[in-house]
Amino acid sequence: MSNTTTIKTWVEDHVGVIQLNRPKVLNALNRQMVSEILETMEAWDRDDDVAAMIVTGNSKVFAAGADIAEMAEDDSISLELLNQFTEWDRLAWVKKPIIAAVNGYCLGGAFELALSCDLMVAAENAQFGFPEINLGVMPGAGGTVRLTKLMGRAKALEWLWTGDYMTAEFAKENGVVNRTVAPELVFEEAMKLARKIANQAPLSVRMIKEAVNKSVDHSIYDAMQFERKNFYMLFSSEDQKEGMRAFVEKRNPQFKGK
Ligand code: CO8
Repeated sequence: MSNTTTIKTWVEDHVGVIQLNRPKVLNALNRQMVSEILETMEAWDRDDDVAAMIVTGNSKVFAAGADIAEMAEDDSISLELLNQFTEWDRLAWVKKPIIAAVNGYCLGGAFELALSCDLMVAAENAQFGFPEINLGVMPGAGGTVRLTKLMGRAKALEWLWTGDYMTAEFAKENGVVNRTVAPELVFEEAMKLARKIANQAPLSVRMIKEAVNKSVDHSIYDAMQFERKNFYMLFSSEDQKEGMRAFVEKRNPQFKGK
């Protein structure tokens, strides 16, 4: 277990867990927290002992958005010079799977963080939303883009314009959330999913993430060319030989990530 001022981190069963830890301000994401999340994810991305990651909050709140107090006095030029969103861009380069485990409020920048993860497990009573409009601003870390891609223009506009909170059930029906469970089971369910993925052939997990992400932003034709190259690439791995031999020999494969 490692503690910084903003997050707690630990590794169990080859799953790296990041717990957002500013409970007094409902885990509001300040810039230090975003930096520490990124530094941890990038370190784990290079660590053979970690095969998947979870980002979670506490039993009451995932996080209530970016730290409003920190940015209240910002202006356009200070934000431009700060260039904080390069860190969010780096998140897209993390190659291992990341699961958001969400209890309670998941708002604003925190919803953007969860949407930047690969999978989401949420409590049945979790609440998602973009209340930025109530502050006279708007999402800045991908919220308008990711929500629109997931649920379409009209629905996304409604949530972004009203600032209302959507239920976990609605989020699941609209492809935002993978699974909803009772609040006390969220972390356990996320761990179950993470452990399952962590036990799969690591290079396949990695190449599948790349190919699926490619399909979001490219034409079917371009994404399929990319998929094909990754498919071919896996045939250079020891795990492909092991996986197929194990099938023929009717035994469980022993994958090494090579
Ligand atoms: N930032 C800073 N402090 C916060 C935040 C926040 N986002 N949310 C809550 N807090 C603080 C409160 O000020 C309060 O502090 P104190 O005890 O010192 O008064 C404490 O946390 C507890 O909060 P409440 O008393 O308000 O708790 P309630 O249970 O009554 O209400 C709510 C919970 C409804 C979640 C309420 O706290 C709320 O509306 N929070 C703000 C939600 C919001 O507007 N989020 C969007 C922020 S803007 C944003 O995310 C822009 C993203 C841009 C890109 C991302 C960059 C990182």
